[in-house]
Amino acid sequence: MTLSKDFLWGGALAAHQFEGGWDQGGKGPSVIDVMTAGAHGVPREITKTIEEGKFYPNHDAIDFYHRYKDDIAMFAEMGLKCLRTSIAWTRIFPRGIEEEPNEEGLKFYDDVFDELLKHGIEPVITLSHFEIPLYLAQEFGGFRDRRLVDLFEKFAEVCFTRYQDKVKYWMTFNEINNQMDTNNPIFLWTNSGVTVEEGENPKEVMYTVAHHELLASAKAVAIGKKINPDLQIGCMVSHVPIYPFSCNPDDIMASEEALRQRYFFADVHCRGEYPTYALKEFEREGYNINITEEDKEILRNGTVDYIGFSYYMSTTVKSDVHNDNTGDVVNGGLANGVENPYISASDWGWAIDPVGLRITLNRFYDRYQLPLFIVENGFGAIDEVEADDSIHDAARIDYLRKHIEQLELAVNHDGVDLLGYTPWGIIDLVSFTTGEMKKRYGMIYVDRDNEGNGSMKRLKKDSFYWYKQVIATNGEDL
Ligand code: BGP
Repeated sequence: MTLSKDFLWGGALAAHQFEGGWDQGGKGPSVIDVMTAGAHGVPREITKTIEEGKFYPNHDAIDFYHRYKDDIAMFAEMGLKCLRTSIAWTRIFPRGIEEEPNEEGLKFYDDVFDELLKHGIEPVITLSHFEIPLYLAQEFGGFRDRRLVDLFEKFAEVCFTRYQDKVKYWMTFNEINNQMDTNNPIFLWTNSGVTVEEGENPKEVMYTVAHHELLASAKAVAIGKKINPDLQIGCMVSHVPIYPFSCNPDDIMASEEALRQRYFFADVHCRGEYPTYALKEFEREGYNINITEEDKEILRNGTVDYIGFSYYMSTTVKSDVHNDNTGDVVNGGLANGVENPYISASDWGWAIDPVGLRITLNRFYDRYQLPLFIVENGFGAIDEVEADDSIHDAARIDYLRKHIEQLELAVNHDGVDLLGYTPWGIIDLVSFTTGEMKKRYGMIYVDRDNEGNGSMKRLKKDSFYWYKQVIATNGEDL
């Protein structure tokens, strides 16, 4: 089994989850800066404004802002070929509406990218990873407002222009499709700066917001290609394959329908037009989404170059089941979601399904025939530090090894065009859904707890040495 010598082995992070320095260097607050830590299983609270005395874990995160040189040196020691992270919109435009970008913010990313490139690590950048300026959420209602399309395009244009010689691979919106789960308010808030008001139809709001984001993404792609045709600009979706519980055709149809919710955003990003099933849904449900002829033209002219996606788990549906607890991760947020008897789950209920990654790669490649990039995959777990500072994270290694085996099969056996693999949280960082530190993904441990205590010391886990060997042998030695 061999992967191309250019295969991008890396790690994935997001600015708000690891940078810290939330109000430094002229940065403004973002929608995630007003979210408190949640307890295990309890969703994070959205305070909508910074409240005195509350703990906001993202404010300091793991303080990469001040420690980036040392952290990047560790990434280099691991042999990373690329690092996927995001640019915090609020470092560049603190309120999202300024005429001129914040030079100090632009300079910070210049310094980070230069440091990465000095070590031969290529930055792979997401423009919007749950970091919309809070001002735009408070004053504009987030992406409900069409004006955000042009504000986002301007932010993208500034980034493409400034970093075009340092960054080739870009993505527009992180996991744009997870806001489909309107039962969980966290997603619309973090993805789009939106809350649903009493009396509104959450799905109709979500589709309106989605339309504006799809336009913003398409305009960003078009301007990026104009600035520099060599830039590769992709989308980023979260994929969860949805299996039928049985060979009962009703279960199969139920899984097909549920999958449309997963594919909807990628369908528009890749094909440049709305899929028929969505247009039918708007008509059937009476949703009033304002899609003009000019909008259609924008979507057609802004299709993506590749598909970045996250893969953590699969889910299963059964046609004759109806759950009331649709926000629950075990049933994938689906009313007809059930547990899959063939696979186990992490402590947070995330199903562990390596073959699901191969299925996902094949389905995406068949559906769109575009290069793919696995930009998130990983295992959130509690790690124990031994007396000698070692950390034996065998379960994480096992999870990653099995997923890499499947991606290699997808490439070598099935012929999928895969650009790279960046496991989530190469260094421990704040968990997105819970706001906790104890749900750890990293191969580098960070001494910090859920309450914000700890020395911030970095330690190498067993997975650090294991992944270093995987990269050094280009995936041969797992
Ligand atoms: C994805 C997000 C990441 C991330 C990851 C793991 O949804 O893109 O930002 O954190 O999931 O989720 P969590 O941290 O909640 O375990």
